Amino acid sequence: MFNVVLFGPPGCGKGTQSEKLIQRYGLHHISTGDLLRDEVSRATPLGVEARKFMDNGMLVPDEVVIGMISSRLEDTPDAQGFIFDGFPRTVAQAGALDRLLEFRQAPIRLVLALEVPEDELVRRLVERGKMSGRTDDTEEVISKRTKEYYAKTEPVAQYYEVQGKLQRIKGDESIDSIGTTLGKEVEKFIDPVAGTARY
Ligand code: B4P
Repeated sequence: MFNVVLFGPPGCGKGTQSEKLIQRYGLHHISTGDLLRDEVSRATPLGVEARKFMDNGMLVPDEVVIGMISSRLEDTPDAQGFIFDGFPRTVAQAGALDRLLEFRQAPIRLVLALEVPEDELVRRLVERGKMSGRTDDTEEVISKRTKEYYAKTEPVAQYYEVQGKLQRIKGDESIDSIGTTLGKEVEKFIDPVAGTARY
């Protein structure tokens, strides 16, 4: 089983690039942002609680997000591998993910960190907000999300760097060229033709 994390600040292209990697490598996609938005749109108790944080540009509490990931992993025992998009976002989440994957003897092999200048991130998110109507894509909330990212999420890069798993990728190229670069990193671990692991 091959497990990879797509990492980076809001708007860096995690969702966009995940779509490409899932299609190409048959990985199972887990996006905590999508899972939370689904709970919000169904107005479940979890969604009602999560919305208060999301609309304010804050991270949803660790225990809520870790619980969601845990049940998603249990629901998909036959997956060939997972792409974690937007998770982990705190060091506590990273530790919890390691423990959850220990049961499957399938650790995170690779963390792809997309690096994009801050003004480009804001431009993308404001643009997305106009199309999607996402309530967290306004300049005011984007600024809070960015602060939250540097305070709580950026240390996760260090967590994986010391494990030798982090690859920093320039994320302000075209969508296709970033996709090609990410693909080369993934193919150091899996052979897309034979569908076999190289590790
Ligand atoms: P997410 O849904 O993960 O929001 P995001 O970080 O904005 O998404 P992403 O980075 O994937 O956006 P993308 O680049 O695809 O999270 C939303 C909220 O949920 C969080 O703020 C938090 O409150 C909560 N949450 C989620 N996970 C959590 C966790 N683990 N713990 C606690 N809380 C959590 O898209 C950006 C735009 O850029 C798109 O319009 C795209 O078309 C464009 N774009 C992408 N690549 C481009 C490129 N190369 N060039 C030009 N444009 C590009």
